[in-house]
Amino acid sequence: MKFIHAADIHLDSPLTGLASYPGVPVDLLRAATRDAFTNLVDVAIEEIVDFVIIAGDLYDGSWKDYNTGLHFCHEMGRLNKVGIPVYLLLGNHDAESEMTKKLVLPSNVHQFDSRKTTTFLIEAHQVALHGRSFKDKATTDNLVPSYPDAVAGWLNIGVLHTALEGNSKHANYAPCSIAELSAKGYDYWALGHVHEYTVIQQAPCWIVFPGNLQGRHIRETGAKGAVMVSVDDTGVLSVERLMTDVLRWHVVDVDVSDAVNINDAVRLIGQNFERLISDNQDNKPKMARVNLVGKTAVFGELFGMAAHLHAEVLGQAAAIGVGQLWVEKVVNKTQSLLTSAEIKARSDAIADLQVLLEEAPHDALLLKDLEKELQQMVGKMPPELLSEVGVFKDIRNGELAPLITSASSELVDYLSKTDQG
Ligand SMILES: [Mn+2]
Repeated sequence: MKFIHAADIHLDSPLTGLASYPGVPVDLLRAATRDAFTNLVDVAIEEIVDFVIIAGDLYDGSWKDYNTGLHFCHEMGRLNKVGIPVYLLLGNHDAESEMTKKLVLPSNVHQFDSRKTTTFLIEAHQVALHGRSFKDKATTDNLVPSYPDAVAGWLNIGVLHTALEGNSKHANYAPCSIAELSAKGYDYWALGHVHEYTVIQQAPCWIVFPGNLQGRHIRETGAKGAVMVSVDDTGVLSVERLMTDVLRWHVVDVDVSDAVNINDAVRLIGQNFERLISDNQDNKPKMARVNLVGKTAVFGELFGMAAHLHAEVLGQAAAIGVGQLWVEKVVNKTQSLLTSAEIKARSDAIADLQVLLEEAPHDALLLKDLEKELQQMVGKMPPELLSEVGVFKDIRNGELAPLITSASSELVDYLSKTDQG
């Protein structure tokens, strides 16, 4: 016997963060969570699994319209035709109180109650599935005490949406401890909520987060999917990952310490893109965040060149990725080779400027003058620009001191190079 355990499908959740530019595969991004779900159903049918478990957050929230629910019904209909039942639990994103629109569930879909823990029995395989859906989004009670004892001699599966003992990346819903789960005497805990694939514990009591079905932004990197669990008379034999995602997110740290000009930095970015592709021969379209790091001579040259650098990175991605690699964002985290002590030792105009800039954030009078001037400039800007660019927001909110600090080292480095060159 084998079954699929999936969670956190977030059907029709938008994929976010990819900057819009010509060639970005908008249709692929828009359909990604649906296509990943279709891939899951394809595998279930190909492998003729005995049942499918969805451990919460099938939906991202209340539907915008009925199309999300229709897509689910269509996919469930495909499973129904070949006699595969589905056991559905509601998580925080699709808690009973969150869903304002509803459709009658297809006949092969069995939903866990939210008022009490229910047990579904599959006689043919002697399987007992115990679960309790979220009634409200903010379910902060421990639900485990309401789960029944194991059915003796049967394969017992607990289905639960939980953050376990806390997870910094995920809201602390339905907390419980690993020891409590183990104490129930179940064979397998099909968990949901944490978006990273994690096997918390193996036999005799498996505890598994399959991760989400499709990465939706740069904080959900790498391969995503569900798991297939094989079982015989002795219990759970294996838990295998099924990759259902249609595109992947990657963070690429490019060390530009050795670059002496922008062209060098661009070449290094290209080499890192080549490595990304050769290390990930998965044939999945890739979305990359590029972090430039390192103490480098090119630090000053990059000052004020963000738009040009961004275009160069897109150029490298287009040439090396050939329709399979796109750039989410370019973040310049480089640092100057010059220390502020070295600049001070110069005792020239640049050194004076540095002293001035160092004192500026603490000079109330100067800050006031600067604020007045910049506010006038910002006041003439179109509102959409104001809400999108952080710097302008800081100016409008009168938060100038941190702005000066962040711009100072780049400016001094830039000027000291110009001065020498
Ligand atoms: Mn969740």
